[in-house]
Amino acid sequence: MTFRKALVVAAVALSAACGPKDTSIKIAVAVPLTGDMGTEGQGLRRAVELAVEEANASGRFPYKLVAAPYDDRADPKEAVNVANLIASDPRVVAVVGHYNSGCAISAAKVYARAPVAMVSPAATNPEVTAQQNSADWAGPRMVFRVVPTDDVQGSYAATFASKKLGKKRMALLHDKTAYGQGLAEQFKKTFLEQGGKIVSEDGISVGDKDFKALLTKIKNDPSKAEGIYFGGLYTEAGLLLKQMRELALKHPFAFISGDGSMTFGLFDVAGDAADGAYLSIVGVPADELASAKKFVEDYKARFPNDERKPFDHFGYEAANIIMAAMERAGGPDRVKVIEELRKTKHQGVLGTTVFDDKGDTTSKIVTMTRAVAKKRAFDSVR
Ligand code: ABU
Repeated sequence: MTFRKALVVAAVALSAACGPKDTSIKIAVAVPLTGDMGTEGQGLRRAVELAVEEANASGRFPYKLVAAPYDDRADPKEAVNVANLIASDPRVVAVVGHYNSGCAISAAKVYARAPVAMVSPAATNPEVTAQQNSADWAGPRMVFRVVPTDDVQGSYAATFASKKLGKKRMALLHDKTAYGQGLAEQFKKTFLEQGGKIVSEDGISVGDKDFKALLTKIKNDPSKAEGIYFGGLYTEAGLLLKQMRELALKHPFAFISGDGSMTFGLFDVAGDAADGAYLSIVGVPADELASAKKFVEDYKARFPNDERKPFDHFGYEAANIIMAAMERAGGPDRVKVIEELRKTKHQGVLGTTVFDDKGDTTSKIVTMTRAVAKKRAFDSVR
């Protein structure tokens, strides 16, 4: 390298190091970006990116916004690490997250101390917001979510099993997580209230692969379960379905699960064995919402090679609700944004979103779907 060239290289390096300070404002996207649940988190990251890009292009804000992704790996302990990183970065104005209820419950305590608002697009366990009523809650109420909770979802599924499918005896399974166990318990509560019987209850662990012994026990039990309700996520749901079919546990024997199982990864794990499974989803699928038509088209145009995931429209809405609060707050002030979020009356892809005193959406809609393997789709059940 000539002396002159070396001088140029040094000057460029120096200007990069001392260059203009990055003054962009961040909306954190705290979700699983790797591991099995990474598929869902990556979808949410894309949805928030889309919302932020649209806001930047509109010129609504006198500063640049960025969607800043953080990987909680669907692990509540890692979610606390991520929350500490986010809370200590003054450029983060609010958080879209977390996907998993266990992560959201743990991380929210960190955000409360900052305080920084968390708007969950997917975590459905009631405790995510209810914990703000506990005596030891250290901070203001700053948790919000745009999805209905599992007390609604579990009850809906139990009523569906009882009234629509006419089931009287169900076996209960869950993955022992805050989400899976909570959802299964709510199913049980309503199913019993409606005169049904829970003939067995078992816990599995996230990551388990072989359910043959458990399924054989359910199949041979003299109390004759007419189906399984599973509270858990799509990987275990897919393996359960595959092994159920191998043991000839098929229609009219029902498999019912919730929104943690209702995603396209179910087809990757279970293949044709997913066919006929009933999966509930909180809210309404984006494809069926007239108010989400533009979002669906814009997402496809922006990410033509990526499959849109079932919670992506909730992620997009959470980001837009945060940005609307920033606008009303007159700037990216964390505390003022929390105050404005409480006053939300947002007209967007989900229709009108209003938060109750706990920070939960007042919408209580749940949709039941049925998996159709050859279409890789979930058809809504009317
Ligand atoms: N509600 C679907 C995501 C799983 C969870 O809430 O933990």
